[in-house]
Amino acid sequence: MPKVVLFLPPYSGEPLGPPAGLLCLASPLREAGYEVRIIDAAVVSDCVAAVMEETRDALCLGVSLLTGPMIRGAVAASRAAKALRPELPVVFGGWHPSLLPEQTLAEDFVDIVVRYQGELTFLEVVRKIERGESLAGVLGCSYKRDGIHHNPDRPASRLNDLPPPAYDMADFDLYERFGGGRKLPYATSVGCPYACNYCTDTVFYNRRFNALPADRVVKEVCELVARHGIREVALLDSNFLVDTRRAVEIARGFQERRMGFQWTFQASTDLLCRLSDEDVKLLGESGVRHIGFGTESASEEVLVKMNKRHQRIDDMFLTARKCSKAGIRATFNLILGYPGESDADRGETLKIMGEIAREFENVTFSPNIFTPYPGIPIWPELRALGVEEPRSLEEWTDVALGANRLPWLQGETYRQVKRSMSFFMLNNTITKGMRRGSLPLRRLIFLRAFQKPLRWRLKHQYFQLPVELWLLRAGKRLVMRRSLLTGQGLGE
Ligand code: B12
Ligand code: SF4
Repeated sequence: MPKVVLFLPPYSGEPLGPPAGLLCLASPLREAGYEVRIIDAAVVSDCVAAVMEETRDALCLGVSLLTGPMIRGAVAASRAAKALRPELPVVFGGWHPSLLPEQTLAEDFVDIVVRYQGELTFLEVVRKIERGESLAGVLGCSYKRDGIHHNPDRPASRLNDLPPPAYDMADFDLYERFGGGRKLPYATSVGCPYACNYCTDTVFYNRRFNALPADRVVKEVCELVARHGIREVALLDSNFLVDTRRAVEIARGFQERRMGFQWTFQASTDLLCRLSDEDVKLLGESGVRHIGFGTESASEEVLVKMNKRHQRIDDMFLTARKCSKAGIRATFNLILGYPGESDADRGETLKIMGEIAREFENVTFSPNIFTPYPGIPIWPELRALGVEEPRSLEEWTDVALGANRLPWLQGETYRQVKRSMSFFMLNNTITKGMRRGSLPLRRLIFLRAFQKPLRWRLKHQYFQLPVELWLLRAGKRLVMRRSLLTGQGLGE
């Protein structure tokens, strides 16, 4: 059987579980008679050596990558495989190559880019490679042959027409050993109908919500939970609540099966607010432990600039309240430094989020400096404002969450934003620690000493001479960023 090797490069933080995207690609390939090997750097100690070993006799190498640090590993493994076998076709797919196929193909170690949804395109590409045929006419792929060619897009397949991901290939024991817990990442839908102009989803899925029916989700998830002893299901959907009726049906299905697993997802607050308190209670009772919300800003002006009118300030409070009543934890993501955001806008965001932090113990925050990912609709404005767009695949490695590439956020302004974020997180830590009694007494006493000056700072937006932060830096770090999928802290 001809062998196809799929590679997921290293990423920071704990493993999320087996890579759903690669398991989706593996299914149709195996149905068509190919042998598939998946190398997930999250659970392989020397992933470059593993790629070199597995590609010795492979038909091709497929590499999946997101923008940012994952590019480093993708480049290292592809170069090593090509050094060993220069004729080996290397196919890049996933978010980054889909958004920038031309630039990705400019690298000599990339031969083909599969754009957007990969199941059918990759199978067709692999078949052509096996037969030594040209890729001309294969919808959804870009390739090199006397120059770079981009075939037309492939119309998206309905998720329900695709085979289930090959979860039987996943070694859940191994992920548990590597610290990822017994987690099942599972996509019940892709796409989101909104068009926030900093979000890649609108470009990748063209604002089309494409979902599995509730009964298929309930059946597949519950079977996987039973077979693999799963304790937590992390839904990968961009906005799980787009079809609220479907979401409630899924929750009811999980609850009726009483399998005892917890689940998490991300959604927008307007949709959560459309659910009745009873429905949110049902979510909690069915095992929902955490929901991530892209709240982003509490300044009306900035939300308009983000084309995020569906995000209302009232809904942030209502969401926190509804989740709290249902025993669900929530993470609110914040984007600071958005183009056009004034000091007053930022102050408004921190003030309102501070109020939410004080009122709702179940809410944590993940504040981030705005990161300009490739292909997002706001690029023309960013260019005009002097943001430099990386000119090669490798230059995008530095476009990591938390890295600041914004010309309007430099020097003292930047330091002030970073400090305000830290003070804001410190405020959360103290408030929550006091309510829950979750912190060791000595640490709590230490932190409480900062409480009064901190409240004063937040009220007056004064972040100079951050003595408290200097002292804290000598001790335990504050958790700044959290995964919107699971709520767990992300590495710096
Ligand atoms: C899960 C996830 C992760 C996981 C992935 C782990 C894993 N085991 O897979 C982890 C935790 C690593 C992660 C990290 C990050 N993520 Co993330 N993540 C997601 C999320 C929520 C789901 C992805 C997913 O699994 N979807 C389901 C599967 C079925 O789809 P898929 O992976 O896209 O795969 C399909 C196609 O892309 C394609 N395909 C994928 N790979 C390949 C490879 C080949 C060879 C081929 C042919 C095709 C192909 O075929 C697949 C089937 O159709 C998406 C948002 C979303 N809703 O998709 C964001 C998303 C992908 N992440 C994003 C970002 C920004 C990040 C971070 C940079 C930010 C952060 N939070 O720190 C980091 C970067 C990594 C790092 N820190 O080093 C952005 C991507 C932007 C970009 N330009 O790359 C997204 C789109 C969120 C968003 N809307 O902004 N993420
Ligand atoms: S609501 Fe979320 S997923 Fe949808 S377009 Fe906006 S940021 Fe992207």
